[in-house]
Amino acid sequence: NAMLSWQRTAFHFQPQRNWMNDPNGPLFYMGWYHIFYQYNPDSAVWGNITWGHAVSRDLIHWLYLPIALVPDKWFDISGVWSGSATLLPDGKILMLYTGNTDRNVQVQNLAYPANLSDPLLLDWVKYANNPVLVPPPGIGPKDFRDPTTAWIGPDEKWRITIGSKLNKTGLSLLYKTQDFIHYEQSDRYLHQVPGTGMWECVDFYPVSVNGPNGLDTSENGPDVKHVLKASLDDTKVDHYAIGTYFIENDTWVPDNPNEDVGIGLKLDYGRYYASKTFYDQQKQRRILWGWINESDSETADLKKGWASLQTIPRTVVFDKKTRTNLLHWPVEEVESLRLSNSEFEGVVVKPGSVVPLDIGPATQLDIFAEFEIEDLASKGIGKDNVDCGNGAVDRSAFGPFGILAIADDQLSELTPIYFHLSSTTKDGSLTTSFCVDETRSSKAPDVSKLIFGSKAPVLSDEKLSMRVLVDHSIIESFAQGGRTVITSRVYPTEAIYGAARLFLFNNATDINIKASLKIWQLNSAFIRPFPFDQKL
Ligand code: DQQ
Repeated sequence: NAMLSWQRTAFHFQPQRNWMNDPNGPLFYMGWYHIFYQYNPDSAVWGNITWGHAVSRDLIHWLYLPIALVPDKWFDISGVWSGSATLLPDGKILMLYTGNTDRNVQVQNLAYPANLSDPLLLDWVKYANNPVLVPPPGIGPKDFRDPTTAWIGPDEKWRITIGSKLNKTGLSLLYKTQDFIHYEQSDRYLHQVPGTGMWECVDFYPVSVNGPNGLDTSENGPDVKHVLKASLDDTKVDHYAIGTYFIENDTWVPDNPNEDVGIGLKLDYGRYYASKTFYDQQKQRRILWGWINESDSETADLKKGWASLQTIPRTVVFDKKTRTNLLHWPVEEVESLRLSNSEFEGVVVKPGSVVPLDIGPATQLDIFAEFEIEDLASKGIGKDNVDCGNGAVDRSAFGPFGILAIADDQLSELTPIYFHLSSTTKDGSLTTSFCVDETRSSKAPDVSKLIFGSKAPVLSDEKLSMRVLVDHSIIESFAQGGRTVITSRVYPTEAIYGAARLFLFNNATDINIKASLKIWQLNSAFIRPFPFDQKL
């Protein structure tokens, strides 16, 4: 097992052992950030689902607490599934979660802290008359799950939405309540999109179109747009769209119907699912959690004794420049892990070359890189029409170029994170793809290795830029300030510990690249059991 211990990460949240999936009920309370998560206490594969629980002062260093909710009632005996927290104006906390019942019916249950003066929220009470909601007529008993955080309307009624489907149409049911015990179903869906299948872990929240801050879930008004996110069960992808919420009839309409939920933007183009945001009232920001599953085999997970991570929490804001997408960025607290840094200014990378970056160890890094293309204007119109399809070995006029992370000296293992420009239009305007190519990331046979990516919007006055967090077996990559995000799980066998290196590469045929980088070594975070017997 020691052989596999290097795969454990140094600053990403993961349980000490066994299986984790969706983040649940994140909230900030009395000085602590709380995260709950789908957790199997008995094994490194999915099953016996409980709510694991941990707290942090800064979203980076975590202390594990005892399990918060276990399946012990008929209304959740087959699993305490995903749910969300709502902070009421009077200071109370309510948790709504899906219970899988003794008959495998998905119902919604209410739970609340036994003692609100306990900042750790250790003990949870399940409402005695659970469930508070059962599948409505016409909705399948296995298609009714993952209640959102509630928001309140001008009629003083709270609203929640719950993911579902009808045939192949993914949809979001809307309920109103005053006491969180009795609910009336809206006669409209909040939204529905044909062909997208079951919607899991729906998230619904406001973003400010002009202001810098995140918004509390009940905020609305002329300066506000609403984000609707669904995790698509059929494809295991988190999709979102930005639009307008009409509280008069509790419906939501996307700004661009061609980029509706499930057929347009993805929150993250890599390995990422079942994400959820919460409003951090301490720092007036909205923070996004997301689950990263493994890409090795179940046998490997059982052998190593654990599976899955959560991403570094990300702040979410509306992109005020493009006005068509969100920006995701690692919370600023991750910068407290920064140790020494190395800077590189204007490193020229010629077509077909690889340039080593001498930075010492390369397993725990925060990389910020900018790329300029020398003399692009004189190159005329390229003929490529590329995306990430062929990976980093591809060679065309304007790409790919970028960095090679978690690589060994011989380049026998490497994970390219790169841009690829192409001009397909008659006027020669360029489109930019941002990609991660896992195909050569590991010599291990039983690992799924994919090429991920998407178009990244680049405005005419902008340089190409990427931020990359490297943590042993996970790489989180953010292009153009967080417009396009790709999370990868990689399992190198050679490029581990001191053998891991970082390189620049340029596989374009027609352009020189000039790269400037700032690279920080990152410390490990402490993530360990809460020291109940010590003073903090
Ligand atoms: N995971 C939970 C469900 C949810 C799914 C069960 C998404 O509540 O729909 O572990 O990963």
